[in-house]
Amino acid sequence: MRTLNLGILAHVDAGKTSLTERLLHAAGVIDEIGSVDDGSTQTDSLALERQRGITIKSAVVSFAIGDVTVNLIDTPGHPDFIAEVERVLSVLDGAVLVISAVEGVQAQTRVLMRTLQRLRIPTLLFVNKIDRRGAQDEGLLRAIAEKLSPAIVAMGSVRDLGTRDAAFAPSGAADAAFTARLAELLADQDDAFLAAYVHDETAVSYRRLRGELAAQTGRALAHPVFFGSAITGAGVDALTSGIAELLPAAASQGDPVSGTVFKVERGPAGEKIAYVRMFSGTVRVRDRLRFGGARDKERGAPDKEREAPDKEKVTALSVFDQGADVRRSSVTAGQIGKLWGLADIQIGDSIGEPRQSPGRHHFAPPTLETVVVPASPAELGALRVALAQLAEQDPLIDLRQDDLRQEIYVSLYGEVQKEVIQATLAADFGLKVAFRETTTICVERPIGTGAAVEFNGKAPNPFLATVGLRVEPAPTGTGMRYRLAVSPGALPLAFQRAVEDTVRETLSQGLHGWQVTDCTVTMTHSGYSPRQSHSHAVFDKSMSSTGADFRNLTPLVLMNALRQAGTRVHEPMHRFTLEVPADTIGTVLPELARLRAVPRTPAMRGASCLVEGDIPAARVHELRQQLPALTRGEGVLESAFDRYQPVSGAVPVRPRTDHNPLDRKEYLLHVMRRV
Ligand SMILES: Nc1nc2c(ncn2[C@@H]2O[C@H](COP(=O)(O)OP(=O)(O)OP(=O)(O)O)[C@@H](O)[C@H]2O)c(=O)[nH]1
Ligand SMILES: [Mg+2]
Repeated sequence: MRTLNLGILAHVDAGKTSLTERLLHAAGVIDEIGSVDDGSTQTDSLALERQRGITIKSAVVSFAIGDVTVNLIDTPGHPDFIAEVERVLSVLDGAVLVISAVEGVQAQTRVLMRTLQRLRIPTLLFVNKIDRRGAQDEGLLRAIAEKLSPAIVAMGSVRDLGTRDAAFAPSGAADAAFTARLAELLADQDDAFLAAYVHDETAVSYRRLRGELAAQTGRALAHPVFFGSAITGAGVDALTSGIAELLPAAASQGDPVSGTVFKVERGPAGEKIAYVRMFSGTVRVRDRLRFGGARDKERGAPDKEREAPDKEKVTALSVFDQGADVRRSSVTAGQIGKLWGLADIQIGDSIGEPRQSPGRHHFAPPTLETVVVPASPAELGALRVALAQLAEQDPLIDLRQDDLRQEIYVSLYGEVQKEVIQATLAADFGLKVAFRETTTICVERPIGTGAAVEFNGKAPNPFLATVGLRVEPAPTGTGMRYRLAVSPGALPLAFQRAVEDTVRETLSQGLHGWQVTDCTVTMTHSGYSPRQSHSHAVFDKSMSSTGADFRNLTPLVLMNALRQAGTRVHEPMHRFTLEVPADTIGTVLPELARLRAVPRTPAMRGASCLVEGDIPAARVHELRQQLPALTRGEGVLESAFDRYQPVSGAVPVRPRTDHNPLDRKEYLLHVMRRV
């Protein structure tokens, strides 16, 4: 049996969960098709998902198509839950990107497709809801070619579009227009194929065309497009065959043991269950596993916290097979398994041999944050524990503790996520919480170059260390890069690490309290007092440098350099598309101006008016709230994070959560109290 780990991705409400249900039914796994609207589907199994009719967490189900076991991962489409999708991407062999035939290509569809392409994940497109009034086919294909990828081919045609009887007829060898389009697409991407085709068109058999299509789809160069309806079942068989024929199964490899944890949940007794996709090797019950890494690395956590990976025993495991998971004694390369017994495991961890991760984030980071406040101050401790537990299993929850004010910040993608956190805390932990006002997360970028140095043994440096650092601006989107301009051997490795880790930590709060990014930090000077030699008998801390000297001095030097460089605060901007009734545009435009949006020239589309433009992320929620009143409830707003842009006007300052090394005296007092 081959295994295919398949993700279903789309914008919200496109029909992913309904399609999952259909695929399970077509494969004979379930007898009755559940409905999202009744809260009876296999993958929307959380109480909150059933109540709200939306997917919040990714869920795995499996079914067989011929000799292929498909592990299907149904993902949430709401942009507030994008971090769930992010975790899943790293474990996929292929994807089906669903597009609604009625709503068409949305901003979120573009974000997802771009990411699938960047990661070279083989992707089929499924145009859903062809049974609904207003469904499109030809026009939508053009929009897909224009907005998603030109390398597409419709795998058939639709009849009775927009009615309950809508059906999908797959094209075959006899359809000359189809084979011509197929040949044209394939020749575009592959010179060898082009040569063969140009040499003798008739010599290229239909079988070869299909084989080549599978090969190019497998390399994420071509994207076959299927049409259908998750509700009536139209086109689902063709999609099923397409999945088996066109998407590549997992490559199975022998040793070493290596896997990625993409989901963590708690069982009925509170026990932790880790979902792992195995890339190579085999894990057996009672194996002692090494795991850890991903999350700490992402956050730039200090080395000491990630150096020794945990080793714990797998007490039980199950593997996905024909629907749900079943108890087994081992899980092997290519498969998805659930592991019990790993108490310290976190979402995003690697198991066994750490995997090379293809970059940290595939999507824009959350741009909002808020302070979570317990209803009763006495519950602050319990809240901290609860949120930390949620964060272990939920990649959406990123916590920041404010040690000065005893406050807990969570970063957010949006208001819906906030409601979900609130409901989960109430249901699972019995904690009532409120949120402070939601604020935008800005970033700081250096304006110029700054440098500072403090020498070992030279006042006013109270630490046994020499550290010199230079800060320079780097190209947008490159994050922070750390370089050495001193000989690597000049400083013991442990001290070098201490400096680099501290640089990363310190940059989480720049001159105005925001994360400093897109910069290069170079170590220009280093020095230390060596450990006292044997003749002195004992190690004398007052004469020999320790890691703490470097950790304490680095923030002082770095903030000095940063102050010289200067930073500019940038706020997150969204790109938006707004469709409103033409006669309301006169009231909509002034409102956009008030919200600091910058619209481009509106375009007329029949009775409606289309406006595109940029808007600060901070104002999107307000616009969304105003929209129904401004447009008689007809306005449709789509927006997605686009970039960071310098703040105009008053610079927002984020309250510091650490002891401010900008204030030298206060900082030194704090350090002294700590030792
Ligand atoms: N008419 C019609 N309705 C559909 C079809 N597919 C889904 N729906 C309806 O669209 C709504 C959303 O369907 P879901 O399956 O929950 O969509 P989803 O993509 O899983 O949504 P999220 O997971 O919340 O992003 C539900 O009311 C479905 O009944 C379809 O093919 N035709
Ligand atoms: Mg869903």
